[in-house]
This record gives sequence, structure tokens and C-alpha cells, in this order.
Amino acid sequence: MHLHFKPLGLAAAIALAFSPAIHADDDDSSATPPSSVSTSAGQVNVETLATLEYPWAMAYLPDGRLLVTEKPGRMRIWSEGSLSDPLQGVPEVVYRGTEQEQGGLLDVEVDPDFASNNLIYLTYAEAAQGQSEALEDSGDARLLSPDKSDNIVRGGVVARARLDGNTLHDLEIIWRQDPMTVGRGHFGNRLNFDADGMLFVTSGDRMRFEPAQSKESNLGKVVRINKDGSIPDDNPFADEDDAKGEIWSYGHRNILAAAFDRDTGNFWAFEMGPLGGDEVNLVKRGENYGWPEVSDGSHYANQPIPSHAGDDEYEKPVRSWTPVVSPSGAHWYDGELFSGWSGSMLVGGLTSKGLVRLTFNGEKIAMEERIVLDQRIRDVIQAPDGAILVIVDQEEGGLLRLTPAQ
Ligand SMILES: [Ca+2]
Repeated sequence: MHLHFKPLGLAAAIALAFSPAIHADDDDSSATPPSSVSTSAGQVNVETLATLEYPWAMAYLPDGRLLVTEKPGRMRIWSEGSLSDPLQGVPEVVYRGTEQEQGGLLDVEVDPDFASNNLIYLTYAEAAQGQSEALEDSGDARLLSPDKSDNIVRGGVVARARLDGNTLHDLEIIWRQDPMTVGRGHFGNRLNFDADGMLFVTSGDRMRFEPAQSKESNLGKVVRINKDGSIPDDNPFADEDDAKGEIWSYGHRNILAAAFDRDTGNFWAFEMGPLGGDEVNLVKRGENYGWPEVSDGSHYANQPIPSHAGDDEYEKPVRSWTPVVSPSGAHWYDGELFSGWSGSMLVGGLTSKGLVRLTFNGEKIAMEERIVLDQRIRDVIQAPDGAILVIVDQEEGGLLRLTPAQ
């Protein structure tokens, strides 16, 4: 069993009093995307390539085929103008199918050595072994459960498998969130490889607040593991008693968007705030980013949380966004197709319904541009030809291609 219901701390107790409104769920985006948008790179055409059910993530294989996950538990390949049937061998995921579901099948990433090992990595919500019939979700708002029947104890996992044709083989789970709990929110679970082939995993706080500050839990963290899930010797807490050795940084709420600046190697994480206060964080080894002790946002009934201040011990966001963006996917753009955009971070937004383009001056943000697409953008990626692809977070969600009009 993986049941660890600690007594609720003050922050959690406050949260229990609230409406079930959640950060990323303001409204659906049934509007069709614009056919063209104006940007700093000139007019940009927007074309719908395909439609998927709640697509969550994209990753390119070296041969130019695009893997796309669908949150209900499917993965497909977009190639040469058509979308494949669901791949075989995708593991069973926990997905309750409500609009507030944040689990299911989540990220996909391709091994840097895929050409020789054919390995891909997935994150998804897994049901715990040994479910308890006695356990019931309390139905409280912070767990995103509209009913009390949801008693599935689950947690996010990282698995890897060998992709052969359209089939996954030899799937093995290499990392698990701990503790697992009931509730549908805040898995995080974005994957990124750094230039040395280390795997960085974002792990949300599962809406349980306090674990983000505890090094005995891997919730509310950025995690760094080897490709087989083992713990690198040079992780900051690898030698600390009672600490999870995979922890790279802590005090995070829910990071759904993260990517490396491939010029500097800096790892940028875009963190969903509570009510306001989305954070742009430069993730540094061993640092504490403050959640839930401090935040530039407020709890969902406007109860304040102390803001990041100049003299506290926490690492401060480089920028915070209010109104929120609800950052959901990020990609480092180094193509030449969009004039002047090489060396930009592209960040998809659910609430902002578009992309944020950032450039950095080392550890500072040099420039911010908003590209409005009228759609809840779940993930963004650069195609081999330099085009930008985005996916839309809805039941019939588009795979959209952005290209300069000229
Ligand atoms: Ca913070």
C-alpha cells in the first residue's frame, strides 16, 4: 500500500474551504483557431493537420516521425500527412475522464541514443498495487474530485520501452511518485534530457502542499535520474539520510512546462501558480523554490500566501505571470524558418490560449512576446523543417502547424 495521508497543514486546511475552481480550467476553447496571426516574425499561417482526443505531448523520432500522446491512454504517430492507429503496448493508465482529470497518459520523450537503442520514455498515472476498498476520496476541492466514488490511489510514473514499428516492447517502470494518493491533480510529469543524457522529471505536489518541502517525498520536485532510473552520485541529496536521492530541486507546485536553453544549458521551468502567480524559474541544483510557504499567487478564495520576498531563503522566480498563462509545454527553438526566433524559448499556455516566446540574457529574461491562438495550447515542438507544431487541449484537439506566411 502507498497510503500516506498526513495531517493537513495550515495551507491545505485553508484550501479545503474553497470552491473547486482550478487554475487551468477556465473555459473550453471551442472556437476555431485563426488562420493567420501577426507576430514579430511577420504574418504566420495556422493550419490544422489532425485532430486528437486531449493530446498532451509530442516528441520527434530521428527519422522525422512525430509521436503524440492522448491523455485517455493512447499514443499515435503523425507521419507523411496521416495519423496512425493507436500504438500497441502502451500501458494501462488511470484516467477518470472528467474535464478536471490531470492524469492519464502524459509526456513522451525520445532517448538521445534512439538511433542505436530504440528507447522512448513515457509518463502516466498508474494505479497503486493493493487498492483499498475502504478508502474513499473525501471529495474535497483540492483533489479535483467531483464525487466521492473516486478511491483509486495513483501516482505518476516514468516508464521506458523499446519502440519497434508501431509497437512498444519490454516496458519497464523506472521511477514512481511517492507517496501515491487519491485525487486527479498536479502530477507534473514533463520529461527532458540534458546535453549529458541525464533525465529530468517534473513532479507535481498532487495538491498536497507540504510534501513539496519534504525531501522524504519526491512530490513537488524536479528529479534527475539516469536513463535506467538509478540515482546519479552527484545529485545534491544523494548522500543525505532520509532524503530521496533523485531530488534535484524542491518547493515546486506543479511544473507542466520545462525545457533546456540549449545555448547555455540552463533548465527553465514554468510553474502553475495557484490563483495568479505562475512562475518562470531557473532550476538550480539543490535549491528550494518556496512552495507552499511562499508564492506570488494566492489561494483560491483570495486567502493570501506570503509572496516571494527579497530576504527570504527561497529561490525567487525570474518572472511571475498574473494574469496567469497556465504554462503547459515548452520547447527551445533553434530553427531558421521564423526570422529572428532562433534561440527562443516557446511556452504553450492553456489560459493564455497561445504561445509565449522568451529570449534570455543568461539568467535573465531579455524579451517576452505573446502569440495569441485562441486555443488552450498543451504542448509545442519544432518540426525538422523549422515549422512550429502545437497541440490543443480539448476533446477534439487540433494538431496545428505554424509557418511564416511568405
Ligand atoms: Ca516559488
